[in-house]
Parts: sequence; C-alpha cells; structure tokens
Amino acid sequence: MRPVAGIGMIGYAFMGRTHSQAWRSVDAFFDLPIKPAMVAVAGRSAEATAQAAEKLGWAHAETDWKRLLERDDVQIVDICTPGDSHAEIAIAALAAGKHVLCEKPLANTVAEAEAMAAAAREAAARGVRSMVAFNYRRVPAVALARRFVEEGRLGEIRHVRAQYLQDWIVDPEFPLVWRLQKDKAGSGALGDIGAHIIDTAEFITGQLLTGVSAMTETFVKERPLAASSAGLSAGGGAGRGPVTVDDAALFIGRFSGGALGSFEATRFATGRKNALRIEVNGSAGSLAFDFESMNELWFHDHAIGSAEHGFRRVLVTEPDHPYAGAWWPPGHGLGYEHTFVHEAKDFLEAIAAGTDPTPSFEDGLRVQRVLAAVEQSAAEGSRFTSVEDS
Ligand code: SOE
Repeated sequence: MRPVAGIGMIGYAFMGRTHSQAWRSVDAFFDLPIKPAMVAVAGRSAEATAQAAEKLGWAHAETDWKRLLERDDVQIVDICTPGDSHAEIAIAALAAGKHVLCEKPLANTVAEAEAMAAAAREAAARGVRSMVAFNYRRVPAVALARRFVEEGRLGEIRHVRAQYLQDWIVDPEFPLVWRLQKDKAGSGALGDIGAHIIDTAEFITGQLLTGVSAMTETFVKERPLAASSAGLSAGGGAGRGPVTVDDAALFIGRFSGGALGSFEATRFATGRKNALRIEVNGSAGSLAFDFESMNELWFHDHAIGSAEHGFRRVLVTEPDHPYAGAWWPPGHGLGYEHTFVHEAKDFLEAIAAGTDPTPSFEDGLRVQRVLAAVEQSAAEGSRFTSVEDS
C-alpha cells in the first residue's frame, strides 16, 4: 500500500482550479510513490467554499486556512491565494510540519521572500519540503529546451530574448481586480508574468540574472472598482480607483554566464493572449518557444551546412520527451493544465524521495530580487541595477 498525502488547498479561483485539476488527475497518469488525497479547500465564504469543494473535488471545506494546519489528515498545504498572504500562510504551514506548494511570485516583497526562504531552509532540515509554482518549467518543450542546453547543443549562450504578452486589460473599463492593486499583488505585469519569463530564462540557460536596466509603464491609471475580488473576469462595481501597479515592464539584463537578455512583460499586447516566448542563441545553435504553440520547440543547429540553416520544428510529444510519455500517443498534444499536473507529480516525487524540489523558495527569492531590481532601475530612470543589492 502506498502512503497517502492529504492536500489542503487555500483559494479556489483560477489557480485553485488549475491546481485542483492537477491533484485530481496526477495519480491517474503517473506512477507515483505517494497517493494524493484532496482533503480540504479553504476560502473565506462558507457558501462559496462549499460549492468550490463540491465542484473541484475536495472532501471538506474550511473557512479558515489555519484549520488546514491543525488537521492530521493534511500533509501538504497548497497556496493559491493572492501574494499578500503567501508569506504568512507558508511560514505557518512549514512551522506546522506541512510541505508547502506556493503560487508565484513567491511573495510581494524581497523581505517576505527572505523570511519564506529562511523558513523553508529550517523546515528542510526537518524533512519538510517546499516549492514555488513556476509551472512553465513543466511544459515538455521548455524542459526539452533545458535538456538541449545541458547537452551542449547550443554551445556558449550569448542571447536570451524573452517576452510574456497578454491583452486582458486593454479595455480601460476593465475593473480594478486584485492583480492591479499593489498591496495585494506586489506588482503588475512584472510580478505576475514577468516573474515567469525570468524563471523560464534562468531555468533553460542555467544562468542567473546579475543586473538589469528597466522601464515600466501604467497606461490606464484609473479603473472602475471591481464588484468582487475575483481574478481575471470580475465584473465592474460602483466608483473608480487608481491602478497602483505597472501595466508593462521592459528590461535588459546580464546573465552570470555572460549572456545578454531582453525581457518584456505586458498585458497590453493586443491579440496576444498568453504568448510566453523565449529565444536563446548560442554559438552552436538556437532555440525558440512560444506558449501559444506549446507542443513545439524550434531548434536551429548551426553545425549543419549553411545550405540547410534555419529553425526546425520539434513536435514535443514523443515518449522520450519530458513528461510526454505519460500522456497520449505522439502528436496528440498537451495543454496549459498539464503543466500543473507535472508540477504536482514532481512535488510528490521529491517528498517521497526526501529531496528538495525545484524551483525552491530560494529560487523564488532570487526571482523576487530580480523583480525588485527591475522596479528600482525603472524608478531611478533605467539605471543599471545589481540584482544582489536589491
Ligand atoms: C494572469 O496574467 C495569469 O493568470 C497569471 O497569473 C498566470 O501565472 C499565468 O500563467 C497566466 O496568466
């Protein structure tokens, strides 16, 4: 009989739904050493949380997240709340001996992220694991890109070109949801989607950003108040309020291995819905990925004769591609939701193996430092800003 790990999840909006679907299906597709059990979901409203539990497949509903920490049948706490509560919940959960999976960005400030990373280090010494949910690492094509870099197929990396483009707040009448409020979200496009491309770039290249020069902009400075605190699709309420985060963030940066990077995160790229794109150029070849065609990785091998130069499409659905073998026959493709299933799988396997999963809270803290450096550089007029000093 396999051991069972009871999950307690906090928050049931967009991310709560993606995580619920992952916990529901991970054991059906992967051979896991631990069986996940969806014990309880926590939220503030008794009625809405009970409805979410029923719909998403959770056995119990709690109206206070602290109850999850008291439950003996919960071993893993999964944090799917806005950033302003991550630090408090994660630190308390780790102290209570619960493994913690926390949505990104890790926190709203470097100070919070530092406290979380310190709590995670102390917990790891007791065998308690933690991971930050940068799910795009678990796109098979992104994991394959990293494998190509590790195998030396790109040679020495010179350029990283990363973009995360969305357009869901172009309408100036789109309401002031929590993602547009600094006290709830920490920052705007920068922390929400810029954090993903920072992590993806560092993951694929194995290099860390050491300094940045940035500019940010808030195009729409005031919006109708949101009717509820709901995420991407809340209706408008009465009155208007100021947007306190960036709508777009652009920066250039230097990597520890000598590569140069350019990054763009925006919610104003009309026509681009979830275009997380990255291109990496090395001395021996290049890679290109776009999440809107997430089953493809484009690869240019510079060693072949110049008559054949150009990017070749690799359809990342073969059994020996990362994660792909657990799913459908070649060519049948995966979607956004599978990245969260892979995240759940990797987390459960690390817990069973007694190893620290990645990306760790330490990795989340590093990204947080980059976000802070970007904000500082933008505030100071695009000055080159060291990541370490932020
Ligand atoms: C909204 O911009 C959002 O849902 C992000 O919060 C997620 O992290 C990203 O995966 C999709 O877009």
